[in-house]
Amino acid sequence: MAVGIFDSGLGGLTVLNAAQKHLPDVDFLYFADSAHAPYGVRDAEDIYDLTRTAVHDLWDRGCNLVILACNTASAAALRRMQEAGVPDGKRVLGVFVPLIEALTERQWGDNSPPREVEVQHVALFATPATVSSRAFQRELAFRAIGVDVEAQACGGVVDAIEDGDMILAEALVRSHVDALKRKMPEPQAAILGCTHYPLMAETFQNALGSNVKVYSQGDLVAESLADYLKRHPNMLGEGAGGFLTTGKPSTVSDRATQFLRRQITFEAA
Ligand code: DGN
Repeated sequence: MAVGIFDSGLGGLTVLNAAQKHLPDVDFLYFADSAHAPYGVRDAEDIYDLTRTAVHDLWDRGCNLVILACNTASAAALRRMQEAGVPDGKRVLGVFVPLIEALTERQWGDNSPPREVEVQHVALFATPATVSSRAFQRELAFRAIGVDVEAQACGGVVDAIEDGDMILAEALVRSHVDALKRKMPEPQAAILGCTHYPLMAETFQNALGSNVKVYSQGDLVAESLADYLKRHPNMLGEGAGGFLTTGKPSTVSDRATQFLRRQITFEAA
């Protein structure tokens, strides 16, 4: 009874971790497209093709529901895949909507017209591909009016985290926050719109100041998933959980074990 979780690489493990904490009885089949990561610097067409292939693979393996844990894939491929048509009994969901629902204080699946919300100045931190897609702003506009979003593409941060160079990652986060503040001196809220940034949440919070509410993905996505599965138990699917990668399993396993600080063993996809 596995739910599929897709990411370009290891960042989605932050979403998996939160999902396992909130749903201890559910199995998850995690798919890392490590051979093609990082997605953040690829063009939209490429990201769409790669994401579509991986999601179909997870559906074919018995997952009825696949979560695109990758913001870059959610930005470039989710709406397009949904609009192209999803096979009967299958579903693909992304990671932006739970964040936007939290930001706009909406219940899951509330599709009422956009309305004014309390927060007016929002900083978005994400990969270059997510920022240039404007997918976050598009999804937000379906739910809220009058919100000013300033986006900052955080080049280098994903690579520094994946290389384990947290000193460089912290320095980069601080410089991206400075750059954002030059464009929007007083954001009220900040969205960490990349799988890797929850690992830097404290650095973002310190650089932004304590009066800025920082929205991090893991728990919000997991809570929304738990709520969804309660109402759609048939989406639990078939088959066992585990870890698949398009990269070299031993290398990806070592990196994942380091990344999550627990033993993780990937198999070839
Ligand atoms: N998983 C990606 C994201 O959330 O945007 C970050 C890694 C990448 O492919 N750049």
